[in-house]
Amino acid sequence: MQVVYTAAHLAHDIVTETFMGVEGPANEVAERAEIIRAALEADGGFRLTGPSDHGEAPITAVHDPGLVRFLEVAWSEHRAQNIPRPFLAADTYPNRAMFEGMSDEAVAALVREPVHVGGRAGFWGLDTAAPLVAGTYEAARRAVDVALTTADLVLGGETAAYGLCRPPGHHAARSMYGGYCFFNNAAIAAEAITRATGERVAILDVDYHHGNGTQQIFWRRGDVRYVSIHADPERQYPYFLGRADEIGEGEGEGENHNIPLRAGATNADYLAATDRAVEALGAVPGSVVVVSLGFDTYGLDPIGDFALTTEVYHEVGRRVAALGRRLVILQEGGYHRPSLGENARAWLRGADGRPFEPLPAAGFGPGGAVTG
Ligand code: SP5
Ligand code: ZN
Repeated sequence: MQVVYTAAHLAHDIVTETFMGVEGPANEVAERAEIIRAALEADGGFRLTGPSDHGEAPITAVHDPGLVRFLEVAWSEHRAQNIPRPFLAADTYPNRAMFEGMSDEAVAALVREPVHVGGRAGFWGLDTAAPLVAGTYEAARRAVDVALTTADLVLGGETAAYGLCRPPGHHAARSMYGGYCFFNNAAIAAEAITRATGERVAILDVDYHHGNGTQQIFWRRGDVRYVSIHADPERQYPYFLGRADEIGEGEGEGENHNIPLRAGATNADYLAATDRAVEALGAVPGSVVVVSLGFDTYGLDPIGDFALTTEVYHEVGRRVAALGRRLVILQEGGYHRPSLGENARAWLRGADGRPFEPLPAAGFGPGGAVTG
């Protein structure tokens, strides 16, 4: 299988994040992508290739140009406004209750993006735990190129290809970044595929978190089906979307499928959910499925609460590939560094129709540092 990767992600150099007002070590770090790359190289069954520049048009096909412009200047504004912080995080968000009683027209006319970067980050952002640093925009642009190059490989005849996107994308909505995500790599790829082929496209999201951004972007769309297995938002980020009764509206009614799972979900629970998801994907025509692939479903993930083991990823990859659709597989989350390489190998080998043998000497030292 071909793997699209670029070292450009290293510019999104995240060290700390805040969770509920307290700073701690970052989860979405550069080492994640390097560990997966090293494991796939060690496997021998994967071929690395770089992304090609696809420009801004495929991004503004799903995102507000205002979001793109904000992300482009956010760090230089942060510096220019002398905010003494290692990363940009919002000060204030436009909570919908701030405008209660105002008409939609009044809000549209009177509420706007401010000058202060702590307000601008609130205007465009979802949460306080998505650090933005000097190299974020460049890395996020290249992650989109990784996704689009992966789609090109599949449209060019590959049965499946994997894009090692970093930063991830599925929490980014049309006009919003958040959840470690800046541009929605999977949504941008899905939109490009439906435009190129005229076919319907389905997206399978197996990250631990609900892909609120992808759901939002395609909510009213009849040509893009979104199917997601994730932690119940009652107890987990993104809290306000991801419930089973969110089915889409208008042309998109019935095209959005959310499968929330309980804390402690096991391999058996996950495979049952996978079968439901695969059935929903197979129920609509189209030759391509975009997969938002996360490993934060792993039992030891620091921010997840499922109980999955490495073996189940091979079986999920196998069952998704058994659909007979071509797969554009794009990396989202997964934060337990020692297991990331093996879990990616297991999933992708399953999707590739190959057996999975653990590589015990995969070259990871204590704490998951790459030693080889
Ligand atoms: C792409 C992706 O996986 N984004 C995840 C965004 C999650 N944001 C919330 C992180 C909360 C971290 N909670 C730490 C709890 C420690 N007990
Ligand atoms: Zn996640």
